[in-house]
Amino acid sequence: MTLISQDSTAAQILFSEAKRQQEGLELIPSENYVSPAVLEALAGPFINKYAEGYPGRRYYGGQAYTDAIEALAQERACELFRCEYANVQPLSGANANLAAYSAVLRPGDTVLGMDLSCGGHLTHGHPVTLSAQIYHFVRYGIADVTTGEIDYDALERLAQEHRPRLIIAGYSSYTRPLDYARFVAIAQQVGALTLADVSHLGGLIAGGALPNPLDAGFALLTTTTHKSLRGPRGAMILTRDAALAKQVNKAVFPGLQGGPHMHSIAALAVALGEALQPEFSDYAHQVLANAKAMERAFHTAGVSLVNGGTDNHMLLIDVTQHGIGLTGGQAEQALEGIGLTVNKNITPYDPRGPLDPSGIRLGTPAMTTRGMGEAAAARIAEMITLALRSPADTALQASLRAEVMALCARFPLPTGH
Ligand code: DSN
Repeated sequence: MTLISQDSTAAQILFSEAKRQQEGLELIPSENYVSPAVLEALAGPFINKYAEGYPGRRYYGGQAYTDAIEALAQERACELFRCEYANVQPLSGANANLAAYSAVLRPGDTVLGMDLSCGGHLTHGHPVTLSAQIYHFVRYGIADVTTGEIDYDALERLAQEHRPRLIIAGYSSYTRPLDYARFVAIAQQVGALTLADVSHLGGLIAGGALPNPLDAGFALLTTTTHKSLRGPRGAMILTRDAALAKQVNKAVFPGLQGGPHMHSIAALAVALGEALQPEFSDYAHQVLANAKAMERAFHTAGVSLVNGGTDNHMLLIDVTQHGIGLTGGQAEQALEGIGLTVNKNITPYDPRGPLDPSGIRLGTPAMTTRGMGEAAAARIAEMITLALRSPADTALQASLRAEVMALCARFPLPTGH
């Protein structure tokens, strides 16, 4: 029985979402479109299986194929990220970070993490999180809002003052490169461990378009699997250190989670297989080229980006400025009206709150998966500028909506929905 004949109410909602995705464009930098093969694996037989434990050491029977698929995902992850140990069970990025913390920290230990408003993540020590209740987070920020540069001297001073057990590098809305070697040097001075949360950059590192923090000596790397890596929702914890790998495995299961989501791990194995192909490296480089094309188009239109530009797949715009004069929430809504999905986002040291901040955040992984190149990226930036500068011009908005729909029809989703 198909979904439509069994449950037309749910089927209609799924159909509407598929149509929304096809006829509009996801510009949220943490989103992407999976391949038909990934989708097939995700909806496959592993959805029915419990598999507490790890390959070769499970607490339930019937594991011949769960072991095989999880080992395949681990091997592929290790090959892509040039490491020896991969835990592929974290259910998502926040769980992966919490597991990594509990693997190496005791309650009350001090951690240095990046401030949320400067581009860090909630799980890097924001007071509303459970981690912030368990550990003592000290947060660093950027020194210069025009370049986005981190003040590494200040970071070093903070490290010496607070003697953290762990230093985190990584971000969810930061557009400039990180000096991974400098982080490692600072950590070594104070005897801290290093964790790179590359949730946003996983696919770009796997595709060889950005450096791998493990190569600079980072002890632990966490990444989600559904952003630039283009897999199912989930996350991984990677390391080259056998002792840390053991601690991580214990922390994920039984420390934090129960049965792994084997259907996601199966789909992850497929996605990692795709990421090992040469075309994926082309994809990763094109993601960056498209972001640069958008940056140039915005600058031409007089819209300068937060941090002065981008060196990855993300772009941040302060929409209260540049002849726009909207809040982040208003800008998000205006763009949704023409079929472009973005997210409102705080800007460094934002005077506004996170529910209606000063900025919007854009990204190129999803558009690049659809096959769009630099010309399309530049035109999208122009359309965004036009739409945001004249949100009340209904004729303009209608013509931009038609143009976005035509563009999306030329570049269908890989799953053909
Ligand atoms: N929600 C993810 C993002 O959009 O960056 C991180 O939590």
